[in-house]
Amino acid sequence: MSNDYGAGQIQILEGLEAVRKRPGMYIGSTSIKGLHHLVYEIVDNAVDESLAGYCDSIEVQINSDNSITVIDNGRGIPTGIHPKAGIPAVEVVFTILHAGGKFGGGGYKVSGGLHGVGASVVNALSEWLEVTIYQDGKVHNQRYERGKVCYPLKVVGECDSDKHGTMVTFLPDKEIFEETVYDFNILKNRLREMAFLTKNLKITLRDDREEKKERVFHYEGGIRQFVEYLNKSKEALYPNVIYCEGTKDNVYVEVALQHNDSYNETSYSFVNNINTPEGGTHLSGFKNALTKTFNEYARTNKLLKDNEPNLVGEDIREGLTAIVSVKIEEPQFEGQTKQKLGNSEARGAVDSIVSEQLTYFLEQNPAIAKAICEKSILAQRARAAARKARDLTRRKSALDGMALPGKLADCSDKNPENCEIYIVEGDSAGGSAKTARSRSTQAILPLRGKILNVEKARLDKIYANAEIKAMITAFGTGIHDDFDISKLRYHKIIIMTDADVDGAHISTLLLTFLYRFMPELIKQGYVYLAQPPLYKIEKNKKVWYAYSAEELNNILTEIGRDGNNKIQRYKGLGEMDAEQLWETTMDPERRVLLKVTIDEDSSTELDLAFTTLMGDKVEPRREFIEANAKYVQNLDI
Ligand code: TTJ
Repeated sequence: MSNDYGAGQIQILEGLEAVRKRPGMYIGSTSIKGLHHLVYEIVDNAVDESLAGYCDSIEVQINSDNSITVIDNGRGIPTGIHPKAGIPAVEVVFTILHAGGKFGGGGYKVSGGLHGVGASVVNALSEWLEVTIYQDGKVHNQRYERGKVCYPLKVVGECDSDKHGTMVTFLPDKEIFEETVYDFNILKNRLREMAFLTKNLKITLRDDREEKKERVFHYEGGIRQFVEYLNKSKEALYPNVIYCEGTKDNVYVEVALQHNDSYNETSYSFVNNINTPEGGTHLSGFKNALTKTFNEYARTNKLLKDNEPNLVGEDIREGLTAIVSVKIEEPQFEGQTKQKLGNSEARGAVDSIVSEQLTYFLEQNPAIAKAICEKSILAQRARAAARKARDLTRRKSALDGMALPGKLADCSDKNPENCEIYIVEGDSAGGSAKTARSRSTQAILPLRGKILNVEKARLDKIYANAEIKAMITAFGTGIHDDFDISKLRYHKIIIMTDADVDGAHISTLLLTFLYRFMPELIKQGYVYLAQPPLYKIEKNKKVWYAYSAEELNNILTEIGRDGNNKIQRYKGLGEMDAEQLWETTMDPERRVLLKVTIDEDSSTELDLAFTTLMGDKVEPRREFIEANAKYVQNLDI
């Protein structure tokens, strides 16, 4: 502890104590998410140095004790005395709340996002943190414990005079975090995204725990390569990624786009490298430019006839993969979750840069322009057909009264909050479920055969599919543009499939449909997966159920492994009678349900997971399944 323990320092300690008292206020949560957030807070500082043009390499290391080391080759945090605080600037960075971007001024700061709270918060929430700075031939170092300074900044050695940079190591505090083990994949995905968004920055991630691993992310093409990456499991419509770049009104704009032969749009927007899942002015500027430019091109080149209506944005964005990335000095975030960009100058900047450069690109590349226009015109026709199909369904249901699907065994309670619907694979399991259910609150919808893969179908085909139509009418919400969550008839939508590979496949198809066409249902927590047991164990007329191999082991250990156990392995729901199905999977008092959630932090990866699993290309799918084997293993014991 330093000697001059003045009023200033007491203030500092009070500030960091507040962070320790209410960590959620500063990093969102103390779950695994908050734990990883600490790394991003530190890395963001190094990325800022890279955006300022002084750093081209960042190394992130998970050490064997689950501490994290971040090293950059920037200028090094200033070590001189901070004029106002009277202590070294680096100490200010780590001990004063919100001292983040106060140095140097100007420049784009990554740390402007939702929880861009800075290094002092990480320090406050770490058992210990050490910073080492290489600057002007000297090595400076300081250590903190739970935010408190252990000793004044000191010179601990010498280094080459041209070596420079910052190294920070911290151990998240076990008193604060529910979970303190880092997940390589979570860090990998975010760091990969960071590298895509900061072209020429090399980011290395190393894992020094049991299974040593290293990944290097370095993209000279930046977001162009991001688009290639997102399109890797799809067939691109044309080989080039279209790229626009420029600065206007102090907004630096980068847009990369490429169409593929699918029917879904995959657009992501970023502000200062922070994902904006709700979009905002930059995204609307992009959409406006795209719609305007393509309509102009299609009219001028007679691809759209005079009597044909304009393409709408959605037509042009069918099968589009795009990244819109802007850098702004003072981003304003709006909306309930503060994830939507509000700066109006961003709209104009993106609109004019994209309009101008895209128009030029289309003139230079008429074959590509034609391919996109033709696809858009097909999308336009499909949209008209889909509308007809939908209106027809609507008119029919108006004639037939409520016209719920014939296969649906509805529940009698009409209050959606009390009601649940089981989507059940196969008629026989559907039959058992109908017998087993609690009629007042549980509805059963059996689905037959394969579910349509919505990754490979246009809207009109989706509307025409019987199983999908049954789900839409049963839920009551409509889909896509018509979607209205207030009409939802059940507050639990429970997918119940066999606990084998086929069952997992059907679950994935159903989740893909919900994710693409009714994402709000998932976001608001209405979607669940039922967990039928894998084993039934009988001994001396007593019965146990095990939901995993591990649980089976535990039960066997408890009741003794002798010849008197009869173990039954359930292959499908159909092997259970109604009573067993009720006891194990449907009784609200005893069942296990998994709630399906979307992690906004890694939404780019989630989209990729769906397109890779459901897409046409075999090789990316095989790689994905191998890479994620440990997560899907238990679906297929
Ligand atoms: C600020 O302006 C003057 C020169 O140094 C600039 C600066 O602070 N650079 C900087 C900070 N580079 N790297 C960091 C940094 C790196 C890590 C890993 C962690 C933190 C908190 C800061």
